[in-house]
Parts: sequence; C-alpha cells; structure tokens
Amino acid sequence: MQFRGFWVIQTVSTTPFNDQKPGTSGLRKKVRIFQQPHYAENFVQSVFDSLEDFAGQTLVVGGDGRYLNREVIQIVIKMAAANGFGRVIVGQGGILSTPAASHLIRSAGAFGGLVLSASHNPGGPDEDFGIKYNIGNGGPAPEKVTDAIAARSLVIDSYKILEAADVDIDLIGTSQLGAMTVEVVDPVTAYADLMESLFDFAAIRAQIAGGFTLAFDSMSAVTGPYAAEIFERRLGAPAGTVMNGTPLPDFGHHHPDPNLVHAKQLYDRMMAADAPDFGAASDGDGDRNLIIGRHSYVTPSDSLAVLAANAHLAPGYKAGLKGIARSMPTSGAADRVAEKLGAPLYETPTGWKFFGNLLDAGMATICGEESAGTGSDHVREKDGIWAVLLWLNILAVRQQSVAAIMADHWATYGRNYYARHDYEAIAKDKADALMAALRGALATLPGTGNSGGTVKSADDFAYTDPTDQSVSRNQGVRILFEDGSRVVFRLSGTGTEGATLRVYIERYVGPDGDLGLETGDALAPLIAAAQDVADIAGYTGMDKPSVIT
Ligand code: G16
Repeated sequence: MQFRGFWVIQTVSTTPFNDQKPGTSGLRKKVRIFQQPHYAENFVQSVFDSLEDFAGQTLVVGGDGRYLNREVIQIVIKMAAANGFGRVIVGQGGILSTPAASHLIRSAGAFGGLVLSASHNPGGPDEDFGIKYNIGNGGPAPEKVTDAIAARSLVIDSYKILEAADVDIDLIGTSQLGAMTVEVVDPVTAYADLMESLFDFAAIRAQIAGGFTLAFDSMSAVTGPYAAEIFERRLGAPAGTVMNGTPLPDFGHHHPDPNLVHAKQLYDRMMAADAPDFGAASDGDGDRNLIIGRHSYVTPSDSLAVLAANAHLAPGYKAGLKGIARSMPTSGAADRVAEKLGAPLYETPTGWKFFGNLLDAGMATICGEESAGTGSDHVREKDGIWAVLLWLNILAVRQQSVAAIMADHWATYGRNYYARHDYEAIAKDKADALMAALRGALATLPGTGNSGGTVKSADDFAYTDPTDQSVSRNQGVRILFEDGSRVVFRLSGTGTEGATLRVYIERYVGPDGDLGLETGDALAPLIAAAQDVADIAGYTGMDKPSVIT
C-alpha cells in the first residue's frame, strides 16, 4: 500500500476469470457476470497490463448509459489513477457514443479509451454489459492487443485501484484525483461540430424548412442527446423528430438493435400512408444505423454502395474516395461502385478494427458492414449519425426520394439481393460442430449442384492486412455459385448467450435483370441450399432462423 495524502493506491489480490477473451467488439457479458467481485477490475487491469508507456498520458472514458455504466466508470477512473494515467476525460453523466469517443480520443491526442457498451445488445440488470478498449487512433484495439489482454486475464493476480470518494461525473469541469486530472466534458458539442464540418448543414436545413420530413429513432439509447442537438436544434427539424430520445439504463426494455425486427416502431411509421420522407435509427452506443425511406427499406450493404457512389456530393468528401472497404459478409454492391469510381475495394473480416489500418494508411475513405455499420476516415469507428447525415446531404442535393435513388442505383449497377438469417442461442458445441463439418466439406463442394445452383468455389475466408501483412484466418465459410450468388456462414463474435450462427445470402442481378423482386422470393433457392448444405436443422433443431434482416 502506498499512502499519498488522503487517498490510497490499493493493490488488491485477485484470481483470474477464464472468460475474458474480448470478442468482435471487446468483452461482452451478462451484467450479473460483470457484477461478480473483481470481474470488471480484472479486465480493466488486464487491459492496462497489456499496454506500454502510458504513464502521465490521457485516457478517454464513457459509455452508452446502460445499466452498470456509472459504477464501472468510477472503477475505471480510480484504476486509471492508480495505474499512472495523467488525465482521464469522461463524458458528462458517463455518456459518450462510440463514434464520439473515437473523435475525442483522436482530438485530445489520448493514449486510448475505454468505451462501456454492449452495443446493440439489450441492457438492464438481467441483460448485457461490455467494455471495449480503443487505441490512440480512436479505433478498436487490433487483434494483437486483444490477444494480449486475453492472455493477461488468465494469469492476473492483482489489480491497482485508488481508494477515494467517487468523482462527480455530472458536473462539467476539471478536478484532481490523486496525481491524475479528471476532465468531465460535454459529450455532444465536439461531435456535432465535426459533423457540421463534413456535411452541408445549410442545404439540409433548407430542405427541412421546405417541408422535407424525417424521423430518427434513438431507441432510448445513447444517440438521443446527439440527435436532438443535430437534427432538431442545428438542422431545424421539429421537436418530436427524434423518437425515444432519452437514454435509459434498460433502453426502455427494448433491444437497441436498429433492424427491421427491433426498430419496428420506426418501420411501421415509415410504411404508413403518412410516412415521413426519411427514417433512420441507431443502436445502443450510436455506431450502427438503419435507413428507411418512405415505404422503402435500404439494406446496409446497399446503403454503403449508395453512400460511396454519392459521397462526393457532401463537402467533406468532394475530393472523392481513396478506397472503399467492406467486411467479407457484406454484399458486393459496393464493389461495383468502386469499380466504376476506379477506387480500390478491400474485403476484410468482420469487425471494425480491420478497417482502422486501411484508414490510417490513407487507403480507404469509406467503410461499411452488413451489420448496419458505415463510417469514414473522420473517426475510427462506424458512425450511425454520420451515415444518416450523409444520406440527408445526398437527398438535399439530388432532390429525389430514397426509393428513386435506390431504383436509379440498381439500374446503373445492378442489384445485390441480400438477407442475413440468424440462428440465436444455439448450444456452442453444436454450432462449432456445424462449422467444423462445413469446413471439412469445403474441398468436396465445388462442381456440385443444389437448389442454389452449381458451386464454383468454397473456402474459409482468410485476410492478409495489406498494411502490415498480418494474417487472420477462419473468418467465415464462403460458398460461391457459378452465377455470382453466394452463401456465407460464420459464428457471431458479439452474442452473450450460447452461439449465434449467421447465414448471409446474396444473389446478384444485373441492370437488365429483374430488379423488382421481393427479396425472399429472389433468395428462396439459395436459402434452401444453405439450410441443406450446412444441415442447420440437424445441428440446431431449428427449422427457421430467429431473426431475418
Ligand atoms: C461489432 C463490431 C462490428 C461487427 C459486428 C459483428 O459491432 O464492431 O464491426 O460487424 O460486431 O457482430 P457479429 O460478430 O455478432 O456478427 P457492434 O456494433 O456490436 O460493436
């Protein structure tokens, strides 16, 4: 024990928990697991122990406001002080959306940041909590860091924490905690200013003043205050444009995942006779987005393609795109845009961290994922409100409806019919066995035929990062058909109950083909082929997916 004035650095003995390997996006567990004595502390110390040379440096801390956010923020602040950080910047009330945290890390020149969120997973005492570590570029820690954290968590035997009173995180200003400075900052303004620097707010404001209507569903999660400031105050949309705008610790018992199942309230509004012109939603921590035009849903993969094709219409991207990156399971719609623009296209494994190197190296400007994440080089995370603003900027310039823009896009590039089928809460051993069987069958698939067509090739996706040549293997099984259709299988890295099998189904139809099919009809033979080839019912006992998006 080391005494310094009225506070004390405690070194607390602990024993490892063997389940702290960070997944696709940090450590995500049930709240009651995080509430075990020493659990959060062990993980935070494992993070700090995996980092070097941060003495005296700045750490950014904030979260999406979910249940346990405040308690863990106090733990992080006291542990940062005990471990030698010089300054912690914390969002007022403990609030920081993931993209706002990324911006703050970058603009403050911070060493890194801890973002407390389980993203789109539900919150509350019986639901999920999470901690993710972001590095100094503002993006998720790369695999070498998360691997080091996981390894450290298995041998950790003590952690350091300051014994001190809680810091008042509701009052903006600077205070001292031990030898460390704590700065409580407004979580919204700097982020809103960044958005205003990228997009033509005057054009969007004029469009709204001219009668264009929109609805933004914050899903009772972190984007409420950001959306109110940006859409209602800065862009002049009427009060009430932001739905579910107050962040709640349990997200009002909803699942803050902006898809057609969980954002049903928005979906129904957008399909009604008197629907607004444009609707959008974001998730728990504000990095995902859902885009729905009046009577017209836009898949995340199509949204990426449309944003890439039209980004030059926004001031921040008028110089064009250095490159486009998409995760492997995301449809190839963006590939066709990249080809037309003459811009390189990168296909990465799932997980935003893989985009960070490309963005840092100036190789890509826009990135996106089928899981409703889109973003650019303005931060190193995906960014829900950014995607909405880019859409609004494009709509303000083109003066067309979302449906007309989609029709025009497909007529130019063709259409990638696309769906994702999720089989949730499968026993982990069954899910692993299904994937192992698929991997075992890879060599025998090419040339065989089934309802999806003739298999051209099949592999387990591996990625070599072009910036540092690091290789990531086993990133998902791909079955490619002769006609360009594709089925992909992978296990989710973000679930907290058993395993989730994701099946991604895609069929391309050229500009002269049938562009107006119902997605379910267009994909029916491929869906049957996917269920058959992986024997999904046999392994999972489920004859249909839990969620289709
Ligand atoms: C996280 C990552 C995303 C990734 C997603 C995949 O999203 O940040 O880059 O696409 O996980 O999830 P899964 O492994 O379940 O398919 P988020 O929004 O949960 O942080």
